[in-house]
Amino acid sequence: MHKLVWWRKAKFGMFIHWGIYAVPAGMWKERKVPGIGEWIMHHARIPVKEYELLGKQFNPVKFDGREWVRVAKNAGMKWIVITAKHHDGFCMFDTKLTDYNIVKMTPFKRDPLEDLAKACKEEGIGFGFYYSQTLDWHHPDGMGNDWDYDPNEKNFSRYLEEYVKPQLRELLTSYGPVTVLWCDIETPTPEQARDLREWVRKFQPNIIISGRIDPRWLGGIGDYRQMGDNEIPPGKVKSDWETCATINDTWGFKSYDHNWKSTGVLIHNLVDIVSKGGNYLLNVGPTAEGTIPQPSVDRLAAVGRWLKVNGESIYGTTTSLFGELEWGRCTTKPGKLYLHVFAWPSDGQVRVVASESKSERAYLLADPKRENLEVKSEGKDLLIKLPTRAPDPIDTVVVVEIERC
Ligand code: FHN
Repeated sequence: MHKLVWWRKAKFGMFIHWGIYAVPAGMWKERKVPGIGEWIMHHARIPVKEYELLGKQFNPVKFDGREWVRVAKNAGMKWIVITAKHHDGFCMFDTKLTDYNIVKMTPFKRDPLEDLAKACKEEGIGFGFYYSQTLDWHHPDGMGNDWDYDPNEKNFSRYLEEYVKPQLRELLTSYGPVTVLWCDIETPTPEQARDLREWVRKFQPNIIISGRIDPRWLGGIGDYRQMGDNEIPPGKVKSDWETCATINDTWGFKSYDHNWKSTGVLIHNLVDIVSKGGNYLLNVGPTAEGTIPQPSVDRLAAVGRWLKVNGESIYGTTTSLFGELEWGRCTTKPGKLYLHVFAWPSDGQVRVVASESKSERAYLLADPKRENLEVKSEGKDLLIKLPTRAPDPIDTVVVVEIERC
């Protein structure tokens, strides 16, 4: 079976940005540092020796891997991707390659990836990890830190061979099956990217590798294409693709970022992405205590409630012939159109171009009795008569059963 089969059906996953940047949570020396939380070391040019001390303060005593996986599952998410190592280089897993890791350096002394991998297995959720293979502001040979290290003295090939590869081996051999390796900020050359990919496949032949492993990440050797952060394309995209996105404005926790997207926006984004053939990897940024911020938990639970009723119109669907529609979006399965009505039409009906298809039956997905809605043909169009008021103010799904003429 093709390794992307489950991923193509799964549609909705959880991204987790968690690291010692959650300790300063966007503040450095009593000042707010602008930008995304996990970039604080870079934006405030914090010297390695000073930044390292955050490890001593990182004690996420409230961390509960099972609970996090439950939050994901309850939201209708099918896999998680957690930052094993972000650009600050801090390792959120037990590694022999450096003591700059959660087990050796923090009072917590435990490997949270172990708990998460176990919980994912128990709950039937895919386990994946993010690994910053290019930027590493802590390692003298990693890229990106020019405030502690002289860029001319860096040996990036040595970093790949002697640090990245052995760490990936650890990650790929210690936690059971890993569904996704999420590389970020492309590896400098296509040859290095290819070599890394072969290395990864040796340990986990079925792993899905994200497009950003490759400098040509729009058409390179990754298994799927990644849009820019928070980017949703205007129309259908031919290849397999994903949008990763934030719920507020940061990936890693920032104590004062309260710009939470509404549940409505999150559901619309999910539907929009799925209607164009993509997957949605939605981020949470847990605190230094180890909890997912409540506004994220609440919104994810609400998306999950919507999916419990309307999941049939999301999971396992494919794109329709229609792009963005005036009133919403459309997803399909063989013999069915799912009309996602975001804006309830004032004339009480939705119109779709049926071309060569005919339909005699339509109903609301949320209606347990599946009562028929009136369907009329008008030339090549189908007109479906709707109830006067939108049953779901965010997205009411109308199922239209179609037959090819
Ligand atoms: O620089 C990172 C950023 O911190 C975050 O991890 C996002 C998620 O896609 N990726 C990078 C920028 O594209």
